[in-house]
Amino acid sequence: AIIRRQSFQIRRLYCTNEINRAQSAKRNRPMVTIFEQIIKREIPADIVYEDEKCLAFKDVNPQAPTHLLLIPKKRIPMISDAVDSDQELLGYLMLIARRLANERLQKGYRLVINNGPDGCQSVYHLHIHILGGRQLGWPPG
Ligand code: TR5
Repeated sequence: AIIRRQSFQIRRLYCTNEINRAQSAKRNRPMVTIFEQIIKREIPADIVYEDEKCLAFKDVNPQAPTHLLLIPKKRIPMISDAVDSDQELLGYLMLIARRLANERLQKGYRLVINNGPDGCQSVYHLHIHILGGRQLGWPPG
């Protein structure tokens, strides 16, 4: 019970940090995001997939045994900024996310897009989280 309580407290602390990060990210939005620097190979990442339209890499702070981020190479800061002409790209990203997830996570997975401060978005380059490898809970925090 003590370990359970402690792990819940750690989780809550971690969540609070994530929320703080998301709330301050919007105010301090950099011109070039960390994900664009990963696309340009200016900073390292554990890249698992790349083609002409998108890139996938391991999340540096994984929330599940498998936690990948799939990003378009085109700069779309957040899903609420997407426009009608992004339809093909967005559909393409979903199919690549499905492929990466199906290859790794036969027992199920979750695809997530956080949007804006209240959605807990901390990096303003559109990304799809691919999460799995454990029983996920619902509702999310
Ligand atoms: O909160 P949102 O939805 O914006 O997700 C951003 C995700 O990017 C978080 O899950 C972070 O853990 C992840 N992240 C942040 C950085 C980073 C990363 N994943 C891989 N590599 C990273 N580098 C090199 N630098 C980061 N700041």
